[in-house]
Amino acid sequence: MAPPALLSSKWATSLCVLSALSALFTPAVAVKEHDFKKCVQSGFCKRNREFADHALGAGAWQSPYNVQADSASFKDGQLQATVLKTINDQGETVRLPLTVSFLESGTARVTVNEEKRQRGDIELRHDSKARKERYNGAEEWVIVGGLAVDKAAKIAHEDKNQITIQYGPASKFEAVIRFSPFTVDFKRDGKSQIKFNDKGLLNVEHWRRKIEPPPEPEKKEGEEAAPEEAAPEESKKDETPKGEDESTWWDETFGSNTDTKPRGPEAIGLDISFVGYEHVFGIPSHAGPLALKETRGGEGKYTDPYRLYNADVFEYILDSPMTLYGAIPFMQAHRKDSSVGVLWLNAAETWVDITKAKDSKNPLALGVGAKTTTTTHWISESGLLDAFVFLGPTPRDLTQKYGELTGTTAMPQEFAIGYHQCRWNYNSEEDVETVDAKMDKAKMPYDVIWLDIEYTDEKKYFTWDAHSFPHPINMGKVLDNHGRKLVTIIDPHIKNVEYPVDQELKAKELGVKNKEGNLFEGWCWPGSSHWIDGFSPAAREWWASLFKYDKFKGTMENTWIWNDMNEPSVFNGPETTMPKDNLHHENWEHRDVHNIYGMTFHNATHHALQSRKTGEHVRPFVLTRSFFAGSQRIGAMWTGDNQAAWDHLKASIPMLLSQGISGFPFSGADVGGFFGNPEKDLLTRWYQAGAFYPFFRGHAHIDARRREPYLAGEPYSTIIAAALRLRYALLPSWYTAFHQAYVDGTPIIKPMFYTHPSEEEGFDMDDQFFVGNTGLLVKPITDQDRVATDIWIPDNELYYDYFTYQIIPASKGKRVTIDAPLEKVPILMQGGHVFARRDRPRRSSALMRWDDYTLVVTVGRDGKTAEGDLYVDDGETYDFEKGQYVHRRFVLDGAKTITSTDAEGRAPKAAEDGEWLRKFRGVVVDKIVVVGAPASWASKKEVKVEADGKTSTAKMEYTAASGGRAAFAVIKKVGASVAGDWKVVV
Ligand code: MIG
Repeated sequence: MAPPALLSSKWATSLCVLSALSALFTPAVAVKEHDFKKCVQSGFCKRNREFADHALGAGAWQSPYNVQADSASFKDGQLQATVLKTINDQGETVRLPLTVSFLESGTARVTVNEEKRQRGDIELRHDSKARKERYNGAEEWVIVGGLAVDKAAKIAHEDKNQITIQYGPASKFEAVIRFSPFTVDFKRDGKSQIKFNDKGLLNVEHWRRKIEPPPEPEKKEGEEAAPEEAAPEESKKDETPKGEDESTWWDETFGSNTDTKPRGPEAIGLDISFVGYEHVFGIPSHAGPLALKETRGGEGKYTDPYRLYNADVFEYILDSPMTLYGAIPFMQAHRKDSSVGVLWLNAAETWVDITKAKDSKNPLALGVGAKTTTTTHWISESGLLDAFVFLGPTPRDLTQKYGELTGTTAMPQEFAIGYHQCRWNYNSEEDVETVDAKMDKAKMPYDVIWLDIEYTDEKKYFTWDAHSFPHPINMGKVLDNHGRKLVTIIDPHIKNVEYPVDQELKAKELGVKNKEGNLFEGWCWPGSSHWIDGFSPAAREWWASLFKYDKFKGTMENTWIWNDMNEPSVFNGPETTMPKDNLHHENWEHRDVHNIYGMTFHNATHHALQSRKTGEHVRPFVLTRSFFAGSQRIGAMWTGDNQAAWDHLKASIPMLLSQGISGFPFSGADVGGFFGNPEKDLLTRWYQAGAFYPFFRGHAHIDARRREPYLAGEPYSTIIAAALRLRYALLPSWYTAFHQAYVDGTPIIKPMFYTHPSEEEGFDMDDQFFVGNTGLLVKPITDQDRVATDIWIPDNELYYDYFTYQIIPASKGKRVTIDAPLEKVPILMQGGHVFARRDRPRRSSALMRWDDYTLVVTVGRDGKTAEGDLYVDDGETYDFEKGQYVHRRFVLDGAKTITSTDAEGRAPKAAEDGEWLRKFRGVVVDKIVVVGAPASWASKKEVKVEADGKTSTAKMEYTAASGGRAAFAVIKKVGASVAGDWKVVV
């Protein structure tokens, strides 16, 4: 496939097609780094770094931001004041309204704006239609709750220098707002945790007039240029802090693109120090370790800040702070037994510098080692300074409070957590149906097959290529016969030709506009294209109309959608995206909203799928490449164009862990690697890892060889089939973990610092994780030829090998070696849990819907207890919101009884059962496997089962411990309803 001939060679290099071709010849091709800005090439980043260097350099630095005397007032949980920024030696100031809100959840919010009156006086530099205010709409897209203010927050102390507010649970939190210079110190139990502007890096580039340079004096032929005259003092006054680099204030060029800046400089910067915290996590997406690195140089450190500017970074490089496709400006700091965090609510291009320093000068720390403080420097190009502060103290508190504000993971349909088979491209209906049949023949379960861009008629979305896909409904029905789904891709660029979708977009003016206010035209897959403006309510309504079954012909109830290229990717745009001076709904500049654009498109698609047909009441599935804080409410993400290489397999795990602790856990990486051709052992290991990604999809580039898992040959195909079945057997537990994420934002796969916040050795670990509440501790193999691995044991529980029941005796802090030949994924079961499986292999999750369950009980170190839960609903509709679900709590107690009770203490009301629940009551627990079964059970052959007011017996087989393998018991044909109360007595 050749790129459109019209692309100039300069930017044609940004097409993944070309770069992939080159990848065939040079295995480790990396992103062309020079296609993307470094801090020094981004005017506002450079200015703010220079500002920091100056402030932190030798000499006395006085932050020019002071709270105006007597301006502070506190009422109803909110502090209002005016911060004055001194802008010149004459003492002139700019007024910056400050609000500090204390929320009922214990979260605090600091907002700094710039006073409008003053800005309104100033004309835009160009004849631009851009809004003359700082963008204040991020909240509308990101925050869905948790804003109620804490009426109990109160002034604890006030004098002419500062004001202290007490707030939060049991009033244990304090915010000390100092006036001169303006700083905020957030304390918990009297100790500083997070400080704003402690280093004096607060920098609000105020709105100003452009001083046009004096016209060049006319030169006469042969005359020497006149010596430069000093500009009159007057004209410089007020505008130019000495020494500041002004060169990019009013326009900025990168490559062949010039960004005109109608409003001039307007960046914001702030230092946020995490006092006594050595580890920081979050701000995905970056291809690097979970624990973020320092960014200002030095051995093993980065030299550039972490960047958040959603971009189509094809063939990204690993271990880098470069931006990727999506951004979540949430950061968490952690030290032994304490987590705190910050949400930086800004949608513009953002850079974050990270440095760490030992506080050596603390004379009170007698005998205690010096603590490390991490200082972060946040720099955004425009918009408000708007930051939420979370004081923990547990990682769980953070994910919960963050979830209250930004929302939690949408409860997915069950199929969405099965296996997805994708490639660029399945080329015809026949191709799709053949793959479908071959998966069955190979006994490889899967739920969804995907169509990439080639299914369309010349990249005109909402159409089908008539030659290869003449009867999509027939194809859909073939898939539906065994409960399978089809996902088709729909991108935000609309082909600029006479076809109804583009005609409507033009006629109704629903596209993103250029700086002149005319429809923006750029290049993407279809050639010349227009972009839907997801910020516009009218555009979203129109978008919804396009997905109606009678409009998007060929789609049906089992068709779902994939949104790609929504950063947005614009082949001929600066850094392969949209010009920053483009305009969106209500004339906000693209610069202000860039990082939210992808979410608006994903959101429009999500809502469109909720209204395809009146009365249809099912949960949509939309995968997105670009995302922002809040995207977790509307679908899943994947990590974009990785490579078929071992280091990319390895890198996927910290990337997904980072998504999880940043509120967007429904995440996956392309299994097999997008670019290139994986060796069979790599493909096999990737399936084993992928079986533990929250989103599990195999995908491949158009130039990659076919690699459907049945093609791998023996022994690989059999091993991959086993990995797929392992995923399917554990679906009930995955679904339960998703439900937990839906309820309170808990990550689905959890890093060690999250589950064991007291164990410092685990804070840097990002290659092993726990799955939900199952106690399953997984460490996928990500190195070639490795046949054993070391798993770090975080506590003194017993652990059992998942497959062999081998006991790992209590060995907190040790690394135990687990055999992992190619056919084995290293998984340990932590003692003390009960988790659910469905052991009968089937072709798809839908076909397992009425199957029996197996419960696995892993007896804890005390030899007698374990507990766990299971959540089940119809896997499809929103009826669970009306109580149509089953949520059980299983408890092994006293080495004697195993009980099942309602996890939420609800009393069953059969009268309220809907159709699904009525039928599900017939689904039973078949087997209970008790690993580490008490020795006292050895002689027992039968157990009593009390259910439904009746007592029956079930057979138990006990196998004694031997050679390091735990004793285990299998209780067979339990026969008790999964949905009801029951008790097994041994
Ligand atoms: O510029 O739709 O990341 O998964 O196969 C490439 C074609 C466009 C990028 C996605 C990739 C997808 C591909 N797309």
